[in-house]
Amino acid sequence: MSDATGPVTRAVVALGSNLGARDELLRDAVAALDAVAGVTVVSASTPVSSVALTPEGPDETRPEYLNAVALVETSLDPIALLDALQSIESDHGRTRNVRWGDRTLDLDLVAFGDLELETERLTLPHPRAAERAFVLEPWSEIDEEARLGSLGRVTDLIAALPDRTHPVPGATRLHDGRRASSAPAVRDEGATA
Ligand code: A4P
Ligand code: MG
Repeated sequence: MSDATGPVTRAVVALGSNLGARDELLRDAVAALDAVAGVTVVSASTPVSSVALTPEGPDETRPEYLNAVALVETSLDPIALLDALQSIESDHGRTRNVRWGDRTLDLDLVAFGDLELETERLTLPHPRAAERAFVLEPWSEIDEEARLGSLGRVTDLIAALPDRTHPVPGATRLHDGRRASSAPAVRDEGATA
């Protein structure tokens, strides 16, 4: 939903979950994002799977992540959009105990137009996006021409990465670009509640 009256900016939101009914959580998050006044979801990728990355490196003993990317158009300013993302996280059971700890839902602002920003609450573009296949691969699925600020084309950044994400059997796009997806959530037995 958007009741945009001001300038509209294209923003990129990364979604991640490694606890609970992950596919359903990502689908609900996209619907919640689209319901925020001043935000319209333009498209959202198919979820992909990857090993949990921790500050110590990839950790196969942690539940695997599902990640996806949504493109939105918004009349909100970047901090108001971050507030909206954090309130959707809280509504979906997100708690913040450990940095990079397991979580039901993580919503990161990857890019907000071409804006470059470094404040205590918000860094844009997201400082770790360029190293993360689980952000860049789903992003390029829905925008083959995507660029990450001054770092260049997303497809070139992907080519330089050592790791890849894994497709999820039966997974479908979270939003097909024209209307909210009515596809049912895939059976998700890959994560603990
Ligand atoms: N913040 C600053 N800039 C941004 C931004 N561009 N978008 C601040 C979102 N938030 C931003 O985030 C901590 C603080 O970052 C926020 O209060 C916000 O003001 P958080 O979501 O509370 O905590 P976090 O997510 O644990 O911290 P961090 O450092 O943002 O973690 P990341 O980088 O999001 O990594 N492995 C796989 N396979 N898939 C994943 O999705 N995600 C993480 C989290 C770790 N491992 C993962 C994945
Ligand atoms: Mg985060």
